[in-house]
Amino acid sequence: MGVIERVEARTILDSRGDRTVEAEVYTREGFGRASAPSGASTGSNEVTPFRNGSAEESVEAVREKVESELVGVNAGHQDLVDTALQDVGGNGFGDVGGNGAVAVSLATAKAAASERGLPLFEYLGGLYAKRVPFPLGNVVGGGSHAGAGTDIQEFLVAAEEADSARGAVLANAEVHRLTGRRLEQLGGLAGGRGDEGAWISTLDAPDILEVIRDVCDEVEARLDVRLGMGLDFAASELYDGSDYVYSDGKRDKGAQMEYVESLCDDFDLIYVEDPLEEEDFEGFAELSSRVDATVCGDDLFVTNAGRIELGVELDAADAVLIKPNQVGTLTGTWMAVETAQDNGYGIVVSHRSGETSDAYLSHVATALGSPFIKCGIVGGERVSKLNELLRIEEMI
Ligand code: 2PG
Ligand code: MG
Repeated sequence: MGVIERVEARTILDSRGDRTVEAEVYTREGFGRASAPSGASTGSNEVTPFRNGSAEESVEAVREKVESELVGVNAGHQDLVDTALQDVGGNGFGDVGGNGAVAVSLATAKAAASERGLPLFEYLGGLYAKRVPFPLGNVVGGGSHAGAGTDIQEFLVAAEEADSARGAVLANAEVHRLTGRRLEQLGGLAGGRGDEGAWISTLDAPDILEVIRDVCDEVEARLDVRLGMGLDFAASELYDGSDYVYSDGKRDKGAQMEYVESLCDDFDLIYVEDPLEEEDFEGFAELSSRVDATVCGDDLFVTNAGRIELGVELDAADAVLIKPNQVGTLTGTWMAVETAQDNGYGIVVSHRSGETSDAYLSHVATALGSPFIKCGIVGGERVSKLNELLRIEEMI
């Protein structure tokens, strides 16, 4: 029972209209289909997303090299499946592509869950997967996710307290709607939205944070929630090798730290992601000791247990962003989470800027006990995850 009989793969489109990999795993009585997202601001230590940069070649690799290794393996043995994917994928997954691998890895878990008649979150998390994460969503965005707007990639909001995930999801949607309206009234809307559905604004960062803070106050007064704000600097994208390059000039490391600290203090930020470039573990450590906000590493850790261990040794951060396609398999994701949690680090499971409507992320985040899930606020490929949270909450 549960033995993999067939693996299929194809290219499909992601939310940017780029090609990515979708995989299907068939067992006698189970079936799983999953697709891989893609990043725009990728960490240089992530696994290679596609073989030779091509989604088609990754699909070929799944058909020609992966399927033969997986047929006959029990889909419930996720570790064996992921080890086989790792062996075929080779160093950095270059021979399959991390996106090909992660699609097969997740499709396998879904097939095993369906064999057992369980929802994915329960199959992965067991009886104790009881809390649905609250969404951390980007209200305003720029950087590599938008052709214009702020140098900072993401202005985020999340319910710190809400009576339910449903309440938290609805509050974020309201913040997004009202922020758009307010920015328009102020003449601060650049028009259109970025890759993740966040508004693109012509205002500078403190003015945007002020708008969002006012909106949060209004939403808190109306809905039964307590909201907090955060930022993802995606600082490696700003870094030119010695300085952080903003539209209004350069900041050296010291000035960047002061800037981050001042925004954290002035706006009581609860969360700050990648405030410094991806190799600056020492800078992260210093900043973490200077701000109250949760300092989270994305490009710093790339969901890699080894880099998280290094971060723990240096006391570099408070939390780890978890993106399965940064590491290529569910088992690799699991190892990263275990390393983080064993060392008292928080986790935030996250989408990518190029997404599909696949909603496995909501199940994975629930199974892992992630308090927050970063998955946007609007747009079909973001809302698919949010709506899935609502369904999971009903099941729990
Ligand atoms: C990030 C992500 C998701 P990307 O930096 O956190 O918001 O962006 O997928 O482009 O790496
Ligand atoms: Mg990030």
